[in-house]
Amino acid sequence: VEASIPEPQRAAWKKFTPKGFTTPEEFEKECVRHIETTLARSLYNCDEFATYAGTALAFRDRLVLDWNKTQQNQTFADQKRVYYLSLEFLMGRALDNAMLNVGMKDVAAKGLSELGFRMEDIVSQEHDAALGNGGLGRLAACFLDSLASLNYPAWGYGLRYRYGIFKQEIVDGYQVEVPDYWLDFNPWEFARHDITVDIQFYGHVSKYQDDNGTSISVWEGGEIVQAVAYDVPVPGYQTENTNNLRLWASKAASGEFDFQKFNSGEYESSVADQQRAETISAVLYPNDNLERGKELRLKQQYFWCAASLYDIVRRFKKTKRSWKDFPTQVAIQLNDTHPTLAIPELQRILVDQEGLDWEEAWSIVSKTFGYTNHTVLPEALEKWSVPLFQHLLPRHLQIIYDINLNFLHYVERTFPKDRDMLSRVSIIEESNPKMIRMAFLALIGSHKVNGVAELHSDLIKTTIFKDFVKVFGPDKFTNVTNGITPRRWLHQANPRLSELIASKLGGHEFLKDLTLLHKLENYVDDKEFRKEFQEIKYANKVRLAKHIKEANGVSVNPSALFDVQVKRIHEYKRQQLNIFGVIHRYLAIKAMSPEERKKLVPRVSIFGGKAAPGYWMAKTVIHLINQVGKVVNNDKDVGDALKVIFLEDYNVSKAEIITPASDISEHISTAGTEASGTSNMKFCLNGGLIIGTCDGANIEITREIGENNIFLFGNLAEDVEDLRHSHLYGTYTLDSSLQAVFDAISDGMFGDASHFSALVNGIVEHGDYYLVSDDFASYCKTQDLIDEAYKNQEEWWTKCITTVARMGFFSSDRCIDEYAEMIWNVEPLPPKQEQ
Ligand code: GPW
Repeated sequence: VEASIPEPQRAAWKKFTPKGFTTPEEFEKECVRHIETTLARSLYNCDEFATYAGTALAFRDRLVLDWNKTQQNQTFADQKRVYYLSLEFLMGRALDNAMLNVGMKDVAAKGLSELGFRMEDIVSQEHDAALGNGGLGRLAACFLDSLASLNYPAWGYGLRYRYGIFKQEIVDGYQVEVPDYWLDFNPWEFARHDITVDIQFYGHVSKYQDDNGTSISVWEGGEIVQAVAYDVPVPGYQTENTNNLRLWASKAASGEFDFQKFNSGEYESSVADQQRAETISAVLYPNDNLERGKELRLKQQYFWCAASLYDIVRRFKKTKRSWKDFPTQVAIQLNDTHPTLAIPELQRILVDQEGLDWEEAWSIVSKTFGYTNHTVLPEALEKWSVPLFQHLLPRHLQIIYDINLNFLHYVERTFPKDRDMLSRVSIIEESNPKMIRMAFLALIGSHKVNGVAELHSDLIKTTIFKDFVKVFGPDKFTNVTNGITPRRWLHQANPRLSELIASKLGGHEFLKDLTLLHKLENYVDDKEFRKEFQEIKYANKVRLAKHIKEANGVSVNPSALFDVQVKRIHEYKRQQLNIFGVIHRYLAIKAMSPEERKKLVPRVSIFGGKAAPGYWMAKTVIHLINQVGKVVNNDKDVGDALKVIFLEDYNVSKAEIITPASDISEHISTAGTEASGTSNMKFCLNGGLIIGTCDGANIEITREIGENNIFLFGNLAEDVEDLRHSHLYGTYTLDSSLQAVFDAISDGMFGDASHFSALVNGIVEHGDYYLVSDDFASYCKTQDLIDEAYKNQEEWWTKCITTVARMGFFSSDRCIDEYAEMIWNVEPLPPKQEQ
């Protein structure tokens, strides 16, 4: 590789290469310089936001140096790289993470205080990067942190949405969506105006003969939109290794305007063309676990896949290797089916543009991709209508038909007796209109398919992919149980707990090898340790109580049991079960004497989460929670015994405050519906216990921490089908205490009952698909057990500490090492030592 600065001049260059700061004074110098010059502000108008900006820019300078070196090192090393394709990266804030990973937070804190600012105030100025909906997007962000921290040569590829997930406001108890424009000031991205890719849409396919008489397909006509790269540095923890997240923005291909149109007076239509191009990356679709088949969404997917693959192929071609080496140099992981178009796109590049024959190309393609499935919910499985697809991507449709044809021929030869098999496994569903089943395409085009927790990985093999296990054999399918990054979710969110652990374990090694936490079991009976552990939990609850007071105007008692359910609002996640349980508790309190009430364990029920804007049932649940809160929180009979809080606009930075402050968190999905869940891991790692169903990763958490340390309830996944059947066709009587809850609602105790009739009727009249009534009694009984357990404080804290000690398995570092070994076959690349 040629360097642009010739050898004789390199000494001069190196002399002036910035070195970054190491002392508080040096930090202050950089910070003030940025505020005065980069931002053109001064001593007289430097507020907390400007100070945040100066701090961020000072750290950014530092990250960029590591980042450049890392990218150079990766290019020279010429070894296999991982590309993680995800339509969502729920990154949250970057500054705190950057300071901690670089190991300079204390230095900066000292510098800031000398300038008259408090670190907490500065850090909280940053706008969350909220380019995701929920668990799937946050998982991608945790993976980036682990990939960087473990020195894997890896890139993330995503879309640079101008608007991330909407901001949620609660007005009169209803959710209102407000656009999230987050790019006013974003020091963490670098526009690469020189790195662009032209992306084609629409048009038609023509066939020609080449010189040898073979027919070649050419995709012609249509329109071109330009993809522009924006790069975000991803720092690893205690390593110089800094990976790249590349996000694509869409732009009109012919510069800013179509000048011909502009000059001929068609001003408006030339502006419209430009806006249409920019619309592609304008906004994140706000659905979680739901696909709606909109054309713009398909455009987003192709735009991002095509730009990313062009980039990956361009990088590979620089190595001058032969195409058969492609899968030894490149591993591409598909985060759910959203990036499945990358499969026919790579086949198209190899066959139509590089002239490989079909079989050779397909062998390369199917060795390159791995596919992670995150759901078995039918409404979340992506399908695209053939007419829509034909219109937008005519050549890709042909390629998918050919992939399908070859595959079905193979199935036919292998299972000549099973005629139905062909229609069951076909990528094309013979409906009207015909639909393309993206999960099948992803599976057929990948060498490995994984689920995200053991139960889920078993379920995909017996339900949605059952026939494919027969076709490909069981070894194509594997499990990689999800994990979370302990840097953000312990060290950053709960610094005091991280310090306490470090003081016992002799340093912060556990943040790189979370299994070391097991040594904490030696301190379970240590009086001093227990006291500090409790004090930390209490302080975290005081902090959350303060936030609740500011945000909701409600005073809550930090000594009460904090019961938390924060996640996207979804019927399968069953926030309705929780709020019905709260109503049940309220009715019980109302029926008590004042003396009895005094003996209760006071409880604060805390909810948070967004509903997809078009999801009426989920919005109804939010409304009910707020109505219940209004009644309960103002009822003098109840006092501290029960408070009900809905926290507005749950996001990553709020999660960092909420997670360390919970005593009990709820993971209560209908068994078999939550693929994994990851907040369950975050709560346990922070010394909170959980109430949960036998679903997703709850099962493995139970295995790790022990049955005595978790509150499990409810029916099992294997019984769900029969129970649903009995609702529809059997004789079924509603649990009497749930009936009492419904009666209270219909009596208007929480306002106009008609607002909530759909919610209640879904259960009493329409088959109770999520089995709320089947699990209600068991849920309430388990909540009573929790009250009893909390009264025995000694035992309670033993459970909490033991839980933390046994959470080592759930680090995303373990998870990434498993992907690297079982799926990607890549090795870490340690940073080069400075000579
Ligand atoms: F439907 N998940 C999510 F599978 O947050 F695509 N959004 C989604 O759209 C989907 C899945 C999808 C979640 C799962 O619900 C959760 O159980 C899992 O822990 C998480 O993905 C990460 O694997």
